[in-house]
Amino acid sequence: MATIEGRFTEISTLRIAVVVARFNDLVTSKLLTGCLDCLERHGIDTSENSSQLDIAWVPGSFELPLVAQQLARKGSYQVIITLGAVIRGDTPHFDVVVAESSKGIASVSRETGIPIIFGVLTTDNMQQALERAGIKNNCGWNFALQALEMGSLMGEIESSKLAR
Ligand code: INI
Repeated sequence: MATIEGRFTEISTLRIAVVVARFNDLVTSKLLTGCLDCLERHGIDTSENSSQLDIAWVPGSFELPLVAQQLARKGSYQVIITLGAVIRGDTPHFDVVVAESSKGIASVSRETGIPIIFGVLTTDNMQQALERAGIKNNCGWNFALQALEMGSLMGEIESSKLAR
């Protein structure tokens, strides 16, 4: 019997892409800061000339799935993190943006076999979003941790001897 789980071993060699939405960048830039802080503390090179980390900016959360898909298809990254903030108070099409973003990211992840972390905050107002982007907890940190766990887990699956 094999127990398969992300053990956070050999994560320092992962190649990671982060896709960030500019919409509500007061929030998303803080998510990115938390995300990079976590990656750096776990041994990922987050410097300007890093060969294991790339960051792509998109206009809004609606665009996250397409760019994540293009990056996933390159076959260069073991894990992709998407970061966005959709705030209900700002728009009557909150539900459309959230649905397309979440369904799109899930479907791209399954289609490409690359773990894509859904790092999109969905909140009723800006205060709640900011609380999750550093005022209380910085969810960007958690999204990075989930990415490292999934990168590690996928590596485990590839290398483990599973029951046939
Ligand atoms: N995009 C977001 O990431 N968050 C939002 O709250 C938001 N609102 O409020 O509309 C938003 N809209 C833009 C959308 O993601 C697309 O960029 C736009 O519709 C162009 O396709």
